[in-house]
Amino acid sequence: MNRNRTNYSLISELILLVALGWTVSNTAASVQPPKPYGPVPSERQLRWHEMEFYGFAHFTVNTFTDREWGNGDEKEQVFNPTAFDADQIASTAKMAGMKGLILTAKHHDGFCLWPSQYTEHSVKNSAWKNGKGDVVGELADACRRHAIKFGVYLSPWDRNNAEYGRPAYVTYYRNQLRELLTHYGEIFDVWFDGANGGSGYYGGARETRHIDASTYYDWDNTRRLVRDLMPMAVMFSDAGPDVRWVGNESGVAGDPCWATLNTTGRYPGGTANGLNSGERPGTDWIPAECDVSIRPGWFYHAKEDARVKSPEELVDIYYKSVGRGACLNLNIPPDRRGRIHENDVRSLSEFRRILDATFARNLAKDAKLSASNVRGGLRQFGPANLLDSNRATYWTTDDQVTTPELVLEFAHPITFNVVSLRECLPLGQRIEAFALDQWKDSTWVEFASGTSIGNLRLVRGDFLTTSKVRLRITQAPVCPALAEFGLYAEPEGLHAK
Ligand code: FUL
Ligand code: CA
Repeated sequence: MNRNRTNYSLISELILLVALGWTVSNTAASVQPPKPYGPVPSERQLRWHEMEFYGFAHFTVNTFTDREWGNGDEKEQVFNPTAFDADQIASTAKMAGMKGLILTAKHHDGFCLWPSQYTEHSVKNSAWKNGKGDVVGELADACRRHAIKFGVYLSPWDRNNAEYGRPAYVTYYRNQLRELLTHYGEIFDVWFDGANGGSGYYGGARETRHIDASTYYDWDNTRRLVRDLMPMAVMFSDAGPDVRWVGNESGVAGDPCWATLNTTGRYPGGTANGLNSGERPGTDWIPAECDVSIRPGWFYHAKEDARVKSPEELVDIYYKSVGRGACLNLNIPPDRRGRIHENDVRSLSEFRRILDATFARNLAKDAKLSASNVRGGLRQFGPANLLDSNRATYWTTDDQVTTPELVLEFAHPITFNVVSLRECLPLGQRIEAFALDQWKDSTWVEFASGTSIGNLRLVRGDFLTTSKVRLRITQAPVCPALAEFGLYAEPEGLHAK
């Protein structure tokens, strides 16, 4: 026993010595990783960035009254899905490639999809399951079963509540948040909507109530509550603090789309200025989420069954959202059965097929790489890191080299129409502009250029066939740190025209 232990400790000491020697020789020039530049993402934001694509499920009394905004006076009895199937909803999201699903636990009409103890206006007084049902609980469980994350939308504006506009409502709102964040397991996203149309039922008052959105909700304390109860949940709103609205509901991020924003004077329901493209330099890392519905409306309406976005439209949105460094939150509204309609399922599955076929193979992995500069000449910072499918490893240069080049050389010509770039986010958003060249008729010819990269930049264009590709970083305030590089070919007949 003892002897064995001694041997083990000798071996581990030897390993330690070798490791020490290796470290000393490699950092002889004391080459450190680059210092982070500007605001950087938190751990919870990094996890969110990795999701890239998730879904929204708009579902409430509106589904049954055929409205987009309920007035708050809807009878609880109208909520009555005939075949609610949380597994069908969650598995559809999973099949589409979504990494999570956010449910409208309460929309502006105030009807709660869970049996909240703080109101009678909920599923507990509905016809559905004789008032014994809990949509939030069933969907949260189904998401776990299908290995996707679950998030909640809780509308700050409540057209049913009698206290809306007075301090008591803010307490009510927080009580409901506490219920949602303590009864349903891990919540990845808390979605704060800035919308407020003024008029409503308000417990029978039927009037218009104006609030000052910059002060009424006392967001600082609500945010603190969320942090306490669910530290890894990101909070979405027009103003962050973790994720910002992209400024439109068509799923399109700006170009550029910086992950940084100036937060001074911002609040949910405040200005949309700057949200589409972000602000650089910005005070905080608050990346964009692009929200859009697969149908014209956010809620299900049978009259829109033929207006479901086509797979090609969804793919286009993907390139303009995820492909510009944002996350895509695609709404898939359950119908009156409580299922995702067949037309939506069909579109989603073809969308997924196209993306899977496109990104199945990174053609850049066949290339011989050469970089104009590698930090300290060390392999640790070399271009091979661009092809290891690992966001944490990156190619970077010496501090004074801010506009390096990378050449990819292929033994045989390759054909592609999508280029993918990813920065190393923990080091901040460093690259401000880049250009791409192909080797054509014995010379370099530029075929694309762009600005912000951040989590991901997808450049989608015409098909090119070439034996050499060059990436030039053309503007950066500090040395760039690029984590991944890819060249892909979309299935024939689908590329942007
Ligand atoms: C908006 C709301 O008014 C819409 O009904 C929908 O929920 C959308 C996602 O946000 O502000
Ligand atoms: Ca890498």
